[in-house]
Amino acid sequence: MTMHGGAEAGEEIPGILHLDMDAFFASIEVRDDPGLEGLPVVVGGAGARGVVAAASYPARTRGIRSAMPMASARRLAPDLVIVPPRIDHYRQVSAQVMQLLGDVVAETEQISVDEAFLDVRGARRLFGPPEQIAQLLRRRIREELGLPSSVGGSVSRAVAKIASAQAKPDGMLIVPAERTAEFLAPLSVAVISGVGPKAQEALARIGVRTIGQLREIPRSTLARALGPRAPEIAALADGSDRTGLGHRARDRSLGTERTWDEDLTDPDEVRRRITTMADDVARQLRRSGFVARTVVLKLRAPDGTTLTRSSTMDQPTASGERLRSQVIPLWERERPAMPRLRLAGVRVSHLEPGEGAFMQSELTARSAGWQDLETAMDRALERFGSASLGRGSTLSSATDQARRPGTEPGEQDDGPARRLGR
Ligand code: TTP
Ligand code: MG
Ligand code: MG
Repeated sequence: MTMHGGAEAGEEIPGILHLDMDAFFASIEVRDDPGLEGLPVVVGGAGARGVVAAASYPARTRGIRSAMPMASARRLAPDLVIVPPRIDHYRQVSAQVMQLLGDVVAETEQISVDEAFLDVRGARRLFGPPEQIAQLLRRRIREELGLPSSVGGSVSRAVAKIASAQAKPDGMLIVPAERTAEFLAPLSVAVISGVGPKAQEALARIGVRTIGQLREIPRSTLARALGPRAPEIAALADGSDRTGLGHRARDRSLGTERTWDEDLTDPDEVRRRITTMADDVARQLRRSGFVARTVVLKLRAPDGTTLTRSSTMDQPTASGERLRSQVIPLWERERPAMPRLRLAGVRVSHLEPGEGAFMQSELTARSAGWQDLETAMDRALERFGSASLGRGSTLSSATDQARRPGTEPGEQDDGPARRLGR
């Protein structure tokens, strides 16, 4: 159905869009070498320890996913085409995509190398309803950059991101406000960003596998299973979340802390552990695509005395090195007063959307030789392994519904578009 011409007065516009490029690195390689069209193409390290960074959709129908060891990918597709990464090239194309989005929509928030949130509620007059803006963006990216992308739309950024994943590949899915809970109900809780393997396990133990089931759980039970993020996730599940652009980052902090069975007194040991925690927090930041301005150190003595000290930097960062250089002096200062420790923690706050997700910081920041790239991808595998796999399988089942037969790349066609009907 078309919404062109205007919504009813007071109708909530699902104007938070999430645009994500399809099989980004792999699609760029296929565009640049049309002979690869339709083949199982992956970008990644071909060596013994190589990992798949990106897999074309033909590769995905063979079960190949991002972060999978290249050896496994080869087993799944003996005719696999492995293209070595050209990170600088991908970064340039990423900048072109972001520029195009910014040309059309004033309110954009890039969250990784190939995706951004857009708030198009104000662009209605100029460009029409969200569906139309989404199709315009997808068409322009296709025509001007030769690449496929997908868009999800909702009243909430979290739901928009889930919808774009459901729309893939080369599709669009806009979820009207009043259909949100119904759209989410059959989906696995794994599609919620922030519900990782551990949370999934905790939910499975109380019999919750789908978002619909999650909705039925009393809040107190949910709080026990999910901890402090329970209210946020409950709001998402019942369709009442209205988080838009930017909000998330500002409210957020992340960190890690550890309690030891025995008091820690050796300064070298403490320094080593705080360093590890700082690196850990930096990795979490890069993974979620944020940079932080403030770093907080927490210390607890055996008698329970707890103190926190913080330091705010001029420039926000996602570098372990920089967090360390802030947090170690904080500890050195408190050391005389607190020579024995029971607990230490490192936390960052005042988060801002970063230049991109881990991709940019871990793969592209260095003028990557092969070795570096593979090491970085191995680390990506450690961190992203099961989550990427789970998400990937959701995508391939959406493929059949979303693909419209006979649409060739480059055809003047907006591609499949779905709007949940009323
Ligand atoms: P994604 O958007 O997660 O994946 P994608 O664009 O390849 O596929 P989809 O259609 O599902 O969106 O990541 C964007 C790019 O980031 C991807 O093309 C390659 C890179 N990347 C890695 O290098 N390692 C990883 O583990 C992941 C997930 C992505
Ligand atoms: Mg993508
Ligand atoms: Mg992405």
